[in-house]
Amino acid sequence: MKIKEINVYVCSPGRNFVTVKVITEEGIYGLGDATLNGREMAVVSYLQEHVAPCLIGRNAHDIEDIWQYLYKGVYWRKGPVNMAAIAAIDMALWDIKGKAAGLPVYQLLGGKSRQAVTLYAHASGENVEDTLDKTEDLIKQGFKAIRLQSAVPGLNVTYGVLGDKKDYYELQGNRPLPPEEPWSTQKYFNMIEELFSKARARFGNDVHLLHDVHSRLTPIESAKLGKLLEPYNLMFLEDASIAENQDSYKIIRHHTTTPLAIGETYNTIWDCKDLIQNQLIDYLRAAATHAGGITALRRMADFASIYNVKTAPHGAPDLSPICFAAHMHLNIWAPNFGIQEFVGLGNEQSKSIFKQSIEVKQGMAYVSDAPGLGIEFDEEAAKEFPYKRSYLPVSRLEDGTVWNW
Ligand code: EZ4
Ligand code: CO
Repeated sequence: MKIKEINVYVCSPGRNFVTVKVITEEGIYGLGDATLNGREMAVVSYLQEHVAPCLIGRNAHDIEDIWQYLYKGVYWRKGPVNMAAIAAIDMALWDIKGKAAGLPVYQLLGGKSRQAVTLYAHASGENVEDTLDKTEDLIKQGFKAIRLQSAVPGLNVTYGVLGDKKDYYELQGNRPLPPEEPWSTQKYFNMIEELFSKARARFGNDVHLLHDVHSRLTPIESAKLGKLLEPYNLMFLEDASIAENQDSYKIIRHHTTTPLAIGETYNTIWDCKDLIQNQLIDYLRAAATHAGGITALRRMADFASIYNVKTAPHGAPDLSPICFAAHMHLNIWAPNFGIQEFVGLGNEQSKSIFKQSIEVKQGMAYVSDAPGLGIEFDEEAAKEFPYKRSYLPVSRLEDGTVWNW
């Protein structure tokens, strides 16, 4: 089944999405997500100029060989641009293989390990009470796990909380440049315990609570936070600190039993091999789009499983519905699946482009038996929402020092 054509599309139904379509001579095609938030066009160019020409005429069934060819064969291993491009091609090839076999991708991975996928939703509020009210709404909708974030009093904006702006585009205005946001660890610590103590008092102990620190703390500060939050029994604390130096997580781990999650920016197993092998984390948040696709995530899940590390794929709005579909097939299969981050199935614009076959009921997601990834992409609808430059905010300490996002 020879690859005849590879097309790359960029659309912006609220967020920029880079979509890859691999078409075979038989007419079977596959879809993949190559969205690298804030650096989208680098991947588009890499795919069009450097990847697509090498794949025309190759057998679309050779998923593993093509993965290795694009990873080992380029000399420049790893890296977000390279791995997002590999990921999109890889997803598209799994989609093709599934369609050719008449089977959903999860069947090719080994079948279902569970009937449905547990989701965690976001409650992000302007203050503690607002976050708690949003949490209550989500509990009423049936969500069993909720990530709590609140704006920090004394800081005019806080990550994850957009205020009266409906999205990052509105936040950036008509000439998008990176917005800048202040950070104060001291002010954050004044708020955080109140948030979780009030949440447990109001919602009891059955609902799973989570929190994302967005790497704003040093390891010893993260250790302190983990200890502080132990009474509130978090499912996990995400991105407590940057782990470019993977050993630094020993400091956090040695001080707290709050479970730790990391990995949404990771590109390969090498970014987290030591974290996993030394049992310094509990959940791996790597995303199919940023860590080399289904082939790579399957391997990472298997490696993680022997160290009791569960998977919890990134599910932010800047990953396209194609990535979400890929995650769902991995999640329903992976014996060591933990939980899936969930921010909805997309706005109306996005739904007009991406036809998803996943169903969400009572905080659980169900995969359909459609062959392949079970998602369609409407090229004509995509043209109505062209690419628009966009950046994530940059974080600075109150004295102006650039800080971690
Ligand atoms: O900041 O996706 O867990 N989710 C997150 C996201 C990320 C954005 C950055 O691309 O941390 O909100
Ligand atoms: Co995160």
